Amino acid sequence: MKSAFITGISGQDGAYLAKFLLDKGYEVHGGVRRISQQSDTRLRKLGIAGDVKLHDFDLAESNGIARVIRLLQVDEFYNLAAQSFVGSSWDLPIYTSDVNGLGVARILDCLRTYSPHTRFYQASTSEMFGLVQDVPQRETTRFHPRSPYGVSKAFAHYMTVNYRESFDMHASCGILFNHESPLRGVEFVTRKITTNLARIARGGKEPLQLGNLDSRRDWGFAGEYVEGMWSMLQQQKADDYVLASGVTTTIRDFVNFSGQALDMEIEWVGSGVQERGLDRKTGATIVAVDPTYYRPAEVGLLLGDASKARDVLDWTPRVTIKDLASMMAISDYDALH
Ligand code: NAP
Ligand code: F7E
Repeated sequence: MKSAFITGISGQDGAYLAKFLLDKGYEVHGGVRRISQQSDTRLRKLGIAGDVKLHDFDLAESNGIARVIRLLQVDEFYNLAAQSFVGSSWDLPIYTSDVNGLGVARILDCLRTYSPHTRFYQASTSEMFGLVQDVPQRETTRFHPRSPYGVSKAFAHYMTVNYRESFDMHASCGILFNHESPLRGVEFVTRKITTNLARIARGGKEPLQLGNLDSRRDWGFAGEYVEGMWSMLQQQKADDYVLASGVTTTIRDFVNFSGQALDMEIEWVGSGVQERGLDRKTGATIVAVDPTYYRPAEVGLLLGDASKARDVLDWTPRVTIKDLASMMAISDYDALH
């Protein structure tokens, strides 16, 4: 039986990856930090809370990292933990750098010292491309991060590449474009849209307030992206791979697709901060713009080229953007009955 350790197992990707590995027969361990609420909500939603072994873990604490690495000697270590919300990273730049950046240096050095046979996965991100230098973005595209989050992840990415090159470690980075699901945190724009449209479809009157409606993201389904993570660690040679859908969509269109799944037709009027989305049937305002959600520096366009993952890992996403919006909107609508 193979064993794996997942940091961030309480998060969206951690829960899907844990389920995927359990289904493959792995012994699954996960790191959770001590917080005031239960950490296993998503694991319970997937019906696997009793099947994983949880350990106290924080990316800021070197001793705890060393302890689990020395003790468990797992075959595969997936680092999915992070301060993952870009919007908060301008308010928490030092913390974000410590956890997302130095946290990875802490793990890599403990693996090198105490468990060099362990294969390592780092959750890199399309946010490293930021002000994009190529369209579409691929593994060779130059990074130009636009937030403390993107900068911290670029540090972690290069640190992983450096440990691979310096110590011959099996360490790979997945440069993942946005991936979403019904388990996505409600602060991220897709889930914010689907929870609020579901509330309005159930009779709620308060409009959904959004920031930049024109920014474009390459969105896929998280359940498929964790398969790519696993596949990277099964390769003989460690390497870095983009995982993306190859389709880019505006925030406005994600609202349209989610609305359609809930039988809402949205008509857009006005522009800039005056833009509004109206319910075509009633004329009521469903969506309004609130500039407090604008970011100090925006990533306006992301579009990934995952052909290396397709050719080497045989990884191709199947869930379309419309399927994804519909899956999330209906899940949120059903949760309100
Ligand atoms: P998520 O749902 O926000 O989960 C983040 C996880 O990290 C949670 O389990 C959280 O624990 C944990 N965490 C936060 N700070 C920590 C700390 N100091 N020590 C230990 N654990 C900590 O994020 P996700 O969407 O699953 O993303 C997984 C990883 O992929 C992240 O590294 C993210 O940056 C990266 N990524 C995500 C995307 C995407 O579109 N989803 C794309 C590219 C890369 P709590 O439950 O206690 O908060
Ligand atoms: O924003 C715009 C916002 O917060 C997407 C993380 O998983 O993916 C995620 O980062 C876009 C941005 O995700 C609102 O300005 C408009 O252009 O859903 P988001 P993100 O910043 O792309 C990457 C790949 C990661 O690695 C991250 O961990 O939507 N937007 N109005 C809004 N965004 C939010 N959150 N809220 C709004 O009201």
